[in-house]
Amino acid sequence: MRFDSTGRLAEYILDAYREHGFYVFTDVVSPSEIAELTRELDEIIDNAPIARDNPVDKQGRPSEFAVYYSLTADEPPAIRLVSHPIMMKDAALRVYAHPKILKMAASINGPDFVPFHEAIHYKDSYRGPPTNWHQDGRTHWTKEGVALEQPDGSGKTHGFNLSVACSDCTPENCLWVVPGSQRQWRLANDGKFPPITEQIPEAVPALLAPGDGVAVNRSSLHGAYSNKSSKRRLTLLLGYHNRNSAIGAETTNAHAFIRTGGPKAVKYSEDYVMQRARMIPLAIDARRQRYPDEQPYEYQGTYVGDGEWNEQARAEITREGDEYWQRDITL
Ligand SMILES: O=C(O)CCC(=O)C(=O)O
Ligand SMILES: [Fe+2]
Repeated sequence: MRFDSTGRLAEYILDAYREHGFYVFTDVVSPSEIAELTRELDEIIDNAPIARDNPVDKQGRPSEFAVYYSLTADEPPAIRLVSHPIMMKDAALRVYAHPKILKMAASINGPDFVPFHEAIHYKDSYRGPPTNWHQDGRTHWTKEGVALEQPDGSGKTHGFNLSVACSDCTPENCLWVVPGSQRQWRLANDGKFPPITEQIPEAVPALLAPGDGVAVNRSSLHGAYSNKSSKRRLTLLLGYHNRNSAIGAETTNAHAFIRTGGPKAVKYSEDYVMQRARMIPLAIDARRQRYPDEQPYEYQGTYVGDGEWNEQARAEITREGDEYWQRDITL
């Protein structure tokens, strides 16, 4: 992840991201920080409920966030993903405010970028469920399915998801992206996404080592084949948007749920987005407390509430029925 002297992502990286719809970054998070993140995410994985209607984990302990896990229908179920991990583990909250990641987000989405959604994606060894081929963005296409996002990155966008690797991401277990696919929506004109049982010859694998990350334009066609290999895949997905692309957008929100679900009809107001944006300064402050010698990212965007991370802020963002993720921003 290289930056110019003003702190902006190197132009050749931005050009490549805009052309291909994704970019693989190496060595984003340090080995010691990724080790701590992996330990904490593994606590979440190990605490998964053994069944949808039985909220205890394999060791018989209560599954603290049982309802947040998306599970397969297998017996026993496999984990697909866990939603909203930044309120569960502080290591995840701190990575969310990593200065390199936020500088990258500002370079792609503009300095007043805002959050989208966060999740853990998990592909267990031998039995990891696939991620179906899909394009996430639904709002910013013409009727014919042409992207409103322009080749130079201007226009309304669907933002990007950064997957931070906590494990090796191999061809067998990783996310695959179809380069250049962000320009045209496959669902327009009654189209369909290909089934994930079908290999797309043009797709390329996002091969990552722990600490690397791949940023994927949410308009790109991407997916993951079922993982039959001996290597599990654990990635922390952090999504960010361009504020102007979010405000005023009308859609069915599928992310502002305990588990991704929905749909709930919404139109994002400026206030809704400003409330959700508070998670960025809160995460920056949480990170500053842990890494006082690091130069923190200075967020330029507006938000509602204070940006001090303490037990009161933790209580506010986890208040039942009004959790921070209730204002996730599906586009
Ligand atoms: O990691 C995966 O398998 C899915 C990630 C994804 O859908 C995304 O980055 O938008
Ligand atoms: Fe996706």
